[in-house]
Amino acid sequence: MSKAGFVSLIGRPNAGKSTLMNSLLGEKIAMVSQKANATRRRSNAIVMLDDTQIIFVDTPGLHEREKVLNQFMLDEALKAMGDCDLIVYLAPATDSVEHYEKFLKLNKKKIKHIIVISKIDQVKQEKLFKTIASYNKFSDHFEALIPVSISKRVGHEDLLKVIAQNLPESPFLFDPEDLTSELVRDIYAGFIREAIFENVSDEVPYESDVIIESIEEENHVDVINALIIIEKESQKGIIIGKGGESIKRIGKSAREKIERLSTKKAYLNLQVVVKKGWTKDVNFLKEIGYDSAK
Ligand SMILES: Nc1nc2c(ncn2[C@@H]2O[C@H](COP(=O)(O)OP(=O)(O)OP(=O)(O)O)[C@@H](O)[C@H]2O)c(=O)[nH]1
Ligand SMILES: [Mg+2]
Repeated sequence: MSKAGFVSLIGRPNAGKSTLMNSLLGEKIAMVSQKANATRRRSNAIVMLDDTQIIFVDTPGLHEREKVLNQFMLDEALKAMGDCDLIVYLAPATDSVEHYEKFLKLNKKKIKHIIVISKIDQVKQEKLFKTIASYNKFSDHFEALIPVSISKRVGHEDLLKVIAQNLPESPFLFDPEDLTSELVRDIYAGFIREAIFENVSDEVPYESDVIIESIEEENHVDVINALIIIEKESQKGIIIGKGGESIKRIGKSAREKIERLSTKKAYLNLQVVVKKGWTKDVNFLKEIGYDSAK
């Protein structure tokens, strides 16, 4: 009998959830950033391990709600947490165990979970042992604790094995050949957002979003037309940069990520549009897919 199930990746912003999902899939489909609060909605990756199908669900980080957009992000994480077969809770090796205690309170349905101590390459061994020991008193709550470093590729096999052990018997839920059930346009929008996070500082990445208007597939090239939405007129100059330098860098970086995934040439047409106060505008947020009712 085969096994299959949904595994939600839960943790604070910047814990390494999206990086872990990409790394376990062996393909980059989720956006990653050094800046926190990068992921805004759930996305998934389908990983096959022998006769087990693991559907990872990446989520926005658990954080304080401020704007309407942040409320949506938190709701996304809480929904993914309540609606899965297993939770992988990511705790960076530098984090204190208090954050895990908060997670235990949020996990109202007491869905079983595995703790991943992430970014272990960032601490000395002594500190790592201390961190692991601090979780010991909660050992009745979790199924396993696995130290992982994505940059050093430590812990991947152990983690996949333990996840498979904890999934229910079930027929496969998706075609085993599929990498994800996400739409290509959503993945590409994420890559453009990632390029904005890389190239523009301060609040602009948080007050911008990307909509893919169309993807025209021609013989040797995909033509992608995308809108970058920003909150204020003054941000237009920042996104575009002197003589268009900044938007050129954003476009080049995003195009390279797109081409790596599609293995085809891409032509990216970026347009910048001001939509005042969009991060607080419930109706507009719904229009572009941030709909808590979904
Ligand atoms: N040194 C090191 N850095 C890592 C590791 N895993 C992730 N990172 C870095 O941590 C940063 C945050 O990674 P993300 O995957 O975007 O984190 P996230 O949990 O998805 O963050 P949000 O989407 O904001 O909630 C990025 O700069 C990653 O490159 C790791 O194992 N070691
Ligand atoms: Mg993320």
